[in-house]
Amino acid sequence: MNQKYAELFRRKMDEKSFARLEALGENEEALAFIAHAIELGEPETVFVGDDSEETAEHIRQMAIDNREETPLRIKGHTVHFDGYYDQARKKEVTKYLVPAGETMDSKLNQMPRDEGIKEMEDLQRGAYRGRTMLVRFFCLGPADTIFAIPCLQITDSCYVAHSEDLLYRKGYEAFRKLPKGAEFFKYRHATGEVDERMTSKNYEQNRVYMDYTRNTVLSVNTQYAGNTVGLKKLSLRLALRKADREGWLAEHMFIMRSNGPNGRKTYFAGAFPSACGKTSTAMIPGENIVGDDLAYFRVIDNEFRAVNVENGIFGIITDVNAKDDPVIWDVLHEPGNVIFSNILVKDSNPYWLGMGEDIPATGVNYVGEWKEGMKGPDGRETTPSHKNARYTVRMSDLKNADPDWDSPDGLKMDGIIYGGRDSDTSVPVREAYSWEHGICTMGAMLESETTSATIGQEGVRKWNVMSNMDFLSMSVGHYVNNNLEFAKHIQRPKVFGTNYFLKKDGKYLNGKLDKAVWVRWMELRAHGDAGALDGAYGLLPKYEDLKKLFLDVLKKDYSEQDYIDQFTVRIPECIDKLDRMAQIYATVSDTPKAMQDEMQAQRARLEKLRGEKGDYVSPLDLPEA
Ligand code: SPV
Ligand code: MN
Repeated sequence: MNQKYAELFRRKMDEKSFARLEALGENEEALAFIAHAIELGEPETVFVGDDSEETAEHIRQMAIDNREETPLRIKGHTVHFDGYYDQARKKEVTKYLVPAGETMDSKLNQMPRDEGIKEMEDLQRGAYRGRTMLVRFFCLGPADTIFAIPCLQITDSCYVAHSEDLLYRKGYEAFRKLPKGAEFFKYRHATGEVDERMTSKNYEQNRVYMDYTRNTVLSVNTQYAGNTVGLKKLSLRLALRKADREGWLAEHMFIMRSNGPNGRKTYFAGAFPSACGKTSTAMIPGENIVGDDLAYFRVIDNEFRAVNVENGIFGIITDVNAKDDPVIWDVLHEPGNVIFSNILVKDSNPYWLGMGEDIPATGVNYVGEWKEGMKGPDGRETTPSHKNARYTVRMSDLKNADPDWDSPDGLKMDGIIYGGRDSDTSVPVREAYSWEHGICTMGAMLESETTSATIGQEGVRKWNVMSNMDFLSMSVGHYVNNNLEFAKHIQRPKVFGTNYFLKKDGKYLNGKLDKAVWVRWMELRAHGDAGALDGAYGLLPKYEDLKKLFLDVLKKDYSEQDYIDQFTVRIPECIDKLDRMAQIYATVSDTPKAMQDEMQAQRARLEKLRGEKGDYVSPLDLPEA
């Protein structure tokens, strides 16, 4: 290590931490990044972690000692609060830093790199004073595999580092072995000034800047994990670009295993915008979870393979209850390493919306000392727990984790699911005619209808390409094209579209657990074990197959009337959707030709069916595929 770094590091850290940096060898990029963070942030001390349980436990204890987390009644459980205004990712302040001479798609939030770096350095200067700066090494995907991306996280938040210990694979040993010049991602986060509750105070000065030409993300004045945990959404934006350079895909998807007939294991990856049933699909009772949020796809030995990028779950806790989510419920009620965030605490017990139990009328929550009926600092109604309150747990604590979830070669994917949300357009499940049809009309046309729970107007459809819209670091057209081109020369998984939220007379047409049947139908279709009908915008299930599945999977009778209500092809609404998409894609400068072709062909098929059978076509009147 060069003398300059050695002197600086020795002044700030103990022997153990110093030895860990020394053992990295001549990784100039890493050492320079760490040295700069020290010079800029001026921490009191620096702690460098390794992959040991001792490091993880030390960090967890520090989070408690500095009051970023508070222990709860059950052993190993803690609660963390984010500030009142810091409860979700903030898109307006999340920007790409574009160097002079480079251009980025005009739809992406961006600013000149020089300006962004200067602003960030001004905000982070001295931000670590009186605090410990943490240096941690993790890995995206399984370490020592083709999927792996080593990561270096610098933060002054023990909550952030503790979360990463649960959510990501260890990466220190892998980092030590990195060949000279090997690529890695790096993050520098500063909590900024805190209030008496230890939450970031200067929320108007929250910034998340992606210095994407240096594989670096910088963030300040925030604690919410989506803005601070470098390996989650910050890394996804960098990974999309790396994948683009290298010819693979980084997706905002869960991975699950469906258990078919005779012990057959069938793997699906699924992209669902929030409130479209993502986690509940990944956690269907009787199936197995591989991951709930991020997936990398690669072709290996001519197979379409995927890994869970993460090692744990940062899941929405709202509506998690004993009946619908028995596995998560158990993890949240047994001793173990669990972080709750932004729930209600009363007598050291956690409570949240939709838990299916009485919730106390007073306690401590995201507002502070809370009581029912209280208004927030902005005058808005408050709730006992925040709607986006979460739990953070390890994959290995889930009883339904697929034993192969961590496989170094990834898992071969049999199907890709795009899950939207609308009350009046798409059938609960349908299969694409081809990869291209699926990518263009299901993935690239994915929409989610706002609910009364989300801010703003109810029933507004929000377009969200592959559920990856918030994380695109290239133009929409380029990203869609990468999906179209990926794995072109091998057998690609079947593509499916789901919609769990169809309504009739204001009431949902499906029960919460019906998705278990849709998944088993996709499982059969993935292997050619069920027939289908041609619904003009995809292949639809046949009544007799669903009737049998409802009985097998849910022990429920499935009536023909339910089938007709759910699987009627609603042509005017399907055409409206094509119209909305035509308008949207007219503003995308590099829409792939396949997209136009697929939309046109879909319109022609729907118009033809309408000419033959009218606006609303019962599935019983559809031809066999
Ligand atoms: C999401 O919003 O998609 C999440 C949580 O998974 S966050 O960490 O905020 O991205
Ligand atoms: Mn997500």
